[in-house]
Parts: sequence; structure tokens; C-alpha cells
Amino acid sequence: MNKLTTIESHFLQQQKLYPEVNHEVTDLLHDVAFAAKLVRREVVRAGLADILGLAGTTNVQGEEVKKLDLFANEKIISAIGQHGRFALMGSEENDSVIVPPKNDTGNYVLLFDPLDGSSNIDVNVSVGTIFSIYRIKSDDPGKASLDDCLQKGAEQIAAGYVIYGSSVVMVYTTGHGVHGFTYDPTIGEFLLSHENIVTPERGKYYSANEGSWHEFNEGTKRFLDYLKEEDKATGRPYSTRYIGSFVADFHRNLLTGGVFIYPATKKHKNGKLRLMYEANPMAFICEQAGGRATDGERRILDIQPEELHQRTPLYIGSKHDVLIAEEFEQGKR
Ligand code: P6P
Repeated sequence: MNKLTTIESHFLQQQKLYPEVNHEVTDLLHDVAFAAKLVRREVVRAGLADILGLAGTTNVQGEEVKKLDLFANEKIISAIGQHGRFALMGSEENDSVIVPPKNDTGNYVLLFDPLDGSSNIDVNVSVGTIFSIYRIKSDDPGKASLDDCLQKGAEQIAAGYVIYGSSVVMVYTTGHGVHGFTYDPTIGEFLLSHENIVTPERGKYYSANEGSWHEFNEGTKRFLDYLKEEDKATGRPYSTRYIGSFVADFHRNLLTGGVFIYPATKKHKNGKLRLMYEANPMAFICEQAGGRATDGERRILDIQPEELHQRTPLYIGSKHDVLIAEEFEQGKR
């Protein structure tokens, strides 16, 4: 497709090619792209519009919520909710699922993290929105329940993220490749800029918060030491790249190659990243781009969720690098 392909025309092309990507799915994707434009407008104005700083509330994770978190959450809910195209929504910022206006529902569930990495907002580091779409298991949207949200990642119909950085890029997959679109503010459109993203088999970067070194298990420590050893044949030592904003670290590693790890620590016994609206959507994208994502033992997309906000250890990125991380985690190296 040519460089003037808008994200909307790409959605329609996917709808024509793939039956599971029906108009309800492309409508949802369109609404997410629209909400992203609204969030972008505020993110780029944050320094001027005095919307920085804590909103004084805390979310279900016990984290202080910045005003942009609330704004992004509200915009996504209203953008999606205005058309009633969903059966349920689940957000990092909401304790329980969000139900649509009465008798105006769709057959899909949207799970999202409205503004991941928000602790970086007021220091001008890239933040992001992450989303995941499932079809409900029952045929009656009116009967949709939390159960329809707690599906394995392998059941996702679509997933994506928006990174609000030096430029704003929306990346998504419907299971038919990974495609990136860069926002052009002069025309208000997301234009195709990264068609069929394939992540390198092995990377040159690793992303880990080594400040937690003493909380890591032995396998994790030995993996990180391995990456730092000198061995030209395997491109080691890798360089550290850790921004503390998952979407930014993931996006860089997706394009250049690399591995992001957030293992279990003493403070986060099940890891810190959330399964349903961070690990699963990014794992779907990563695998579609030729990468790999596990919790050290299991494929992320095969994990049967138990609750909406559950966390998981996460090793995600270039297939070769994640496989080696798993071998260290499983004591095979
Ligand atoms: P730490 C941001 O709060 C976040 O959820 C991810 O975006 C990021 O990768 C991670 O936490 C950073 O956590 O413990 O290294 O500060």
C-alpha cells in the first residue's frame, strides 16, 4: 500500500480480506484511533495546559493517578461508548468492568491501559495506550460478563498500542501481520509508516530495571550477566536501554531487536506488568512480528486469566533472546 494509506483505509482492507475482522471490529479500531487523537492533543499540550501533576486519586494498582491518566481513560470510554459497539470494557483505571448503555451493545470486549508509563508524563518521556479486543463467548451481548474478558491472549481478535513520543505512532495487529501508522497533525490522520513489521531474530538491547538486582532470582541474574559478557560471535555485550515506560521500551525493541524483562521480584511476586491489557496485547503483536513472549515458563498467550488486573512476569522481544532468557529461568543454562 502507498505511503498515503490512512489507518482507516487499512482497517477496511483488513475487513475485506479477513472474515473475523468484521465491521464491528473495524468500528472499534476506528474509535480507538479517534480516542488516540484526543489523548495525543492533551499529551502534547500537557506542559502548557497545566494538566500535569497528580489528580490526587489512586487507581486499583495503588498508584497515584496523574490527570492525563484520567483524561485518557475518560476519552477512550466515551469514544468507544458513544456507539455502543462493545459488550464490556476493562481498564487499568477501573476496578471493575465497564458496561455499555442499556440495549446498545456489541459482540466485543475492549481491554486497555489508557496511559501506560504515566509516571513519566511530567518529565516528557514517551507514554502509551495499549488495547486488546476479544469477541464475547456467548451469542447474547446482553449476557456478557467478566468471563468474556478473562479469555486467553490467544483468543484476541485484535491488539495494538499508541506511543505518544517525538511522533505519535499507532501499531496494531488483527493476526495478519503488524502495521504501524504515524500521526500527521497537519491533516489529522494516522498514515501507514511501518507496513508488516518484523522484529529481528536477536537484538542488541536488553531492557530491565537492574535497580531491583537483589530482588531477582538466580536465573534472571545469570541471564543478565550472560548478556553483558564479551562475545563478538553472539553480538555480546548487549546495551542497556530501559526507559521505565513499557510502550516505549517495547516499541524500540520491536523495531531494532531486543528483549524486555520484568521478572518476579520480592516487591512484585507475580511481576509488575498486567496480563490482560499489557502483556497479552504486546505478546500478540510480538509473536505476529516473529518474536516471543513468555512468563519464563509459559507462553503469555496461553495463560488462562483468573482476574482482570492480574500481573505476570514478562520476557518479551526477539525470539532468540527470549528463548535464552527462558533457559536461564528454567535452570537449563
Ligand atoms: P519499574 C510504568 O509504571 C510501568 O507499568 C511500565 O510502563 C514500565 O515498564 C514499568 O512500570 C516500570 O517499572 O519498577 O522499573 O519502575
